[in-house]
Amino acid sequence: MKGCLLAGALLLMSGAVWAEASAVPAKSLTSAKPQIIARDAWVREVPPVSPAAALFVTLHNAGAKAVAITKMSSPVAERVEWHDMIMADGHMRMSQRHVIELPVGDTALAPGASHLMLLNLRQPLRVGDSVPVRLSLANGEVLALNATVRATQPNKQAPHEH
Ligand SMILES: [Cu+2]
Repeated sequence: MKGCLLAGALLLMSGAVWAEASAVPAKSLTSAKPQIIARDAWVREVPPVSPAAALFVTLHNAGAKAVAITKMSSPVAERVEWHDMIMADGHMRMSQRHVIELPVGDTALAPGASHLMLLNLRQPLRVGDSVPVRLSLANGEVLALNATVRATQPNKQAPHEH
């Protein structure tokens, strides 16, 4: 019974959103543009035995306000987490972010900074492979992106370990 009430409330909510969208001048409705666009998605190559891999991408919010990511998944991994790099005791550590808001404009996930962590990989990832990831957004959009596995270049950054 509670489930029915909840579903009803959700229907009412989506109805309200639709009414708001309908008030937008017709011109901007000609193409339903997604609010979030992914650019340059790639996964850093890891050894075949590695249980995890990092994914980098630029997420562009073309909307007027921030939108939250509510769920992340990939068929190649048991789970997907958002990790930030933080300095602790003189070392860079990864810290999982639980509330993920994408502000208007670009959010760049790049080596040495934030990344999406693909955890408990179900299969080895090879250079050139395309890794599908789905991001569910609070506005109802589902962003499906494909990240290409790229070879790792030696660099001075701290190794990424779990
Ligand atoms: Cu990580």
